[in-house]
Amino acid sequence: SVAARAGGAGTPFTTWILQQEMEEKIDGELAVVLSSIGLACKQIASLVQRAGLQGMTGLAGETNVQGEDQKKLDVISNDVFCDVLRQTGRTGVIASEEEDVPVAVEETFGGNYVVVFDPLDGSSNIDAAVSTGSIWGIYESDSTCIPDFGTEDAAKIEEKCVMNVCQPGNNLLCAGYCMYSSSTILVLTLGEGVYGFTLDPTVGEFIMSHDNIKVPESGKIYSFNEGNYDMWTPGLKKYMDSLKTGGAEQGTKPYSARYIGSLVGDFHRTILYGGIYGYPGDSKNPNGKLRLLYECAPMSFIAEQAGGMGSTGKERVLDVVPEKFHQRVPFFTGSKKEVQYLESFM
Ligand code: AHM
Ligand code: MG
Repeated sequence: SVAARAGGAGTPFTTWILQQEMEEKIDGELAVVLSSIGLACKQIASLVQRAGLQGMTGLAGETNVQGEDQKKLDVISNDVFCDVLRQTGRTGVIASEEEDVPVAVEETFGGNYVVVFDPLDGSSNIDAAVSTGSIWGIYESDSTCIPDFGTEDAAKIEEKCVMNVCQPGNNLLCAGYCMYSSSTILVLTLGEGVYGFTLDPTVGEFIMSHDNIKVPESGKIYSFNEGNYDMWTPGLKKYMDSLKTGGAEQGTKPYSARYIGSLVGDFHRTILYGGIYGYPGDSKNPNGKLRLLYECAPMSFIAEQAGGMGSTGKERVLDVVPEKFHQRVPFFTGSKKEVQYLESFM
């Protein structure tokens, strides 16, 4: 079945990118950005696999702007992503979970894409060799926010970068993630379906393994950190209780709980098997934990392209216009019927 159909299962990622360019779904500049992200993911996959052998586990000794302890691999993965994106010469602004503010790239000579990313999400799992992942989203530069290094000072450039990055998910051109697990799998959308590529370590290339992923309409698996139950709203508690007696189909078998604590892993399982992933707001953190720009918006774009949903519980995540770079939102995603059922309790 390998190479059964041009562009289908068996197609190498690099060939697929060229096909997308030939079909004018992306331009040559974006093709370069995408292949550089593929390279970053391969480098991070290799680092994650050897982390326990090369002293890369544990803390880096720094705290990021959001007050989180950075792991050594968080910092290294961030450098990998930043380096490959700078080298393309096609990104105008790069913005990472691990950086305080979005950064303008001076050596850009075309394309000017805005790339937001979480280089290594779920990194609390690294030291136990459990799944982690990278998440990214790509936007076109807002022409009014392109920094001018010739005339503008650092403060002005920073202000423009923040404005350029704070675009609603509706503007995303591409969103993707790479999961570092028993296989390394890269999944992305360009706004026309969702495609998955598995890294073949024998040749070092991502090969299409998931042609046009569709999330099942419903699914009896829920993925929440239920340890926070006491801090949830009464509506959400009622919803959670109802899952244990069959959800929308009361009196049928209870849902199964699955929670890795790694968004990419939990999300990947949810779109393949169906069900719901949620990180709600609670009495301590009204907006939950996950970040809009480089976690919830890209995942919502992928979920919708796979026929599922991404919701704050009250509205479509892709409609939320960010006010701040590291803004958090409550997040529910997965099968359409499951997310709609959750929304009926909010
Ligand atoms: P991180 O960006 O600091 O790695 O945190 C994000 C992770 C997600 O991958 C995961 O869904 C969530 O945090 C788990 O949080 P918790 O440990 O509160 O359940
Ligand atoms: Mg993260």
